[in-house]
Amino acid sequence: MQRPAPTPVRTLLVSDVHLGSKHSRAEEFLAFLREFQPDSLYLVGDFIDGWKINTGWHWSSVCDDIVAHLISLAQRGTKIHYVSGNHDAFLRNPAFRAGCLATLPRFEVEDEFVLETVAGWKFLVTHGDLFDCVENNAQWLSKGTTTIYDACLCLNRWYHKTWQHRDRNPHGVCSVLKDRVKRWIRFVSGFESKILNHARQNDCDGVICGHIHTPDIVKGNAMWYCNTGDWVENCTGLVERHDGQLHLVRRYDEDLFLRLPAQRGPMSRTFHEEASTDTEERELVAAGAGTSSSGYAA
Ligand SMILES: [Mn+2]
Repeated sequence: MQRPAPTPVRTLLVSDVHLGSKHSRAEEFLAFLREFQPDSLYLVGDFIDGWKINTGWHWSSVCDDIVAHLISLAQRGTKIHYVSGNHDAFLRNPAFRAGCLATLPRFEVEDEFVLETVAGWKFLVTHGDLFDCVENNAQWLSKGTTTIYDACLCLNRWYHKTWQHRDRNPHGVCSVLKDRVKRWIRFVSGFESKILNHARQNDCDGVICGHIHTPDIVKGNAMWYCNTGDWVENCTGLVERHDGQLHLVRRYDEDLFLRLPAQRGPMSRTFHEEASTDTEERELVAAGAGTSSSGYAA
């Protein structure tokens, strides 16, 4: 059967695909990638799960197809930005990075990028682990929660196979335990407020990140917070359309949209100065927590 023509979009952003982990939803991710023809593609960290190389590496032919598709996109003109995450932190090694880039000339690898939308709004794009104090100060704890999380995913998978229909999200069950762990990690790390402060210091109007496996778009008075989600649980990606609208595509939930003002005007400059109080930021983060289904740091 012939596939429908891919939709041309300005930017496509995805994170936490965790290729190499048995929980990665590689087939669904490849189908999603094939739906779009982006001018720019951002892999917002944890695209490859390096933590699994020594403890259960699952690299299927679909993973090869994904890499081949990315190279083919690059050859047809898509600029590919690879943001390093904690599971693919090997990319933060300059020697490794230089070796990779020699064979992939249209791939650029950095810890963060600034994405400028068609109307000139600026978003800091980063994975997020560098703003997660649990990840940075107690990696043993981060690895411990990853083990619990993986066990939940295994239980979900078994339950789904046994009891659920194929079109339901296999990770929809067992969510209470996962949510508790995720909320606790977010509370302890103050993740969103730190990352938004960093974006503000870089003269950005918002942030686009991943890491906590919680797709979201939160519009506050001061800044925009977008999380691209993941391809382990939620199967989500963020799209910037040519008309400037941001669209969070969610496989198992209703999509979310953010229509940015048509021009980045002087308003944005003043709200940067006026809105940098802690109180407003907490409100923005609280709004984010209220609309999220989960929030695991992985
Ligand atoms: Mn991560």
